[in-house]
Amino acid sequence: MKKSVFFGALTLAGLAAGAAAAGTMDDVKARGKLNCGVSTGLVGFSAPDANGEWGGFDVAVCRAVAAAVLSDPSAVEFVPTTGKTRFTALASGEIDLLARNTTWTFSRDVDLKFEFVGVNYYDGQGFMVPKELGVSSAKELDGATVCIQTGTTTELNLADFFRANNISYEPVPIETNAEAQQQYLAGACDVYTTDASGLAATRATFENPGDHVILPEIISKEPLGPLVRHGDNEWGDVVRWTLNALIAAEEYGITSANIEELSKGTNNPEINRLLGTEGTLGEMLGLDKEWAKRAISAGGNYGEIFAKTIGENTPVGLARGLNAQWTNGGLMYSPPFR
Ligand SMILES: N[C@@H](CCC(=O)N[C@@H](CS)C(=O)NCC(=O)O)C(=O)O
Repeated sequence: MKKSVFFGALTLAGLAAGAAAAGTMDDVKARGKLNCGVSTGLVGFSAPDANGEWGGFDVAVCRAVAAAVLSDPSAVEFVPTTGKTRFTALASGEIDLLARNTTWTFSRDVDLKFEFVGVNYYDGQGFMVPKELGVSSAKELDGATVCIQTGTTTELNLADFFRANNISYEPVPIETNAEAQQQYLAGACDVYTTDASGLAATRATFENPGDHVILPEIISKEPLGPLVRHGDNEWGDVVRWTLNALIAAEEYGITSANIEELSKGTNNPEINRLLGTEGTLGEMLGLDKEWAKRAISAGGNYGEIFAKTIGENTPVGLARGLNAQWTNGGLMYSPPFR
């Protein structure tokens, strides 16, 4: 008797926790909009254009998820977040998903209780200085003033790097990339340090980008990726496999140009499962057959998104490097669609 009361209480507690955490997909469907956390603005990654339309490499993840779940890549409410506010926005339920230059770390997973669904950009932390300083290595920065965004891994890595090299620095704390840019250009700090992709994006907006150098040292690993709350695995699966669909599409040669043709059926079973002409993968996710087709059609495959937003032919000018497909010497590797 005692035992059954005890188990009854446990079950109830379990259900309550489950109910509080689950249901993001239902919420998104009922709302008809995905609340997607992005940065306050980082050229190429997430920024509104002159018409207020958000675009960029991280924004593309939001749009692909909205296309998969809501059949409309524009059904997104973009919520700008800073390094400091992003985690509260996700934990509180203000956003369904965070796609914002955010590094997957142990403590953000285990302690803050977020689930990184994958990596959309393998990065590392770098340093930018005005050319006129004549500095060629980060180890020459003893005594420098450094602009640094609060609430970031950048802040922590910086302290580790200077301590390990027995040199000192004076932090100039800033909240947003726009503020960093302004302070750095005004000479309020000698150095700007952040993810190397962020440095390239920031430098691309300068009037004279050539007056600034990015130093050779990359002092950390910054695997950047989208994240959701712990405890809602169904929603985590939807976001994870949407990201994987974009990556796999590039591997299998599915592009914006040929997706209509390929989705009539091919002799490659994996393409067929991905695009919904074979199997029931969509149903397993609680979606329809064409979820991945819509996600890929929203902005193209991973490689197309990369090329359009931050690639070598854009002002940001990033090479694929570690972000090439595994078949091309990089780390982009989607698990099988089976
Ligand atoms: N990846 C690091 C740094 C993220 C970060 O905040 N980066 C800056 C500079 S690249 C940024 O995205 N700023 C955009 C903004 O201020 O809205 C982290 O997750 O802590």
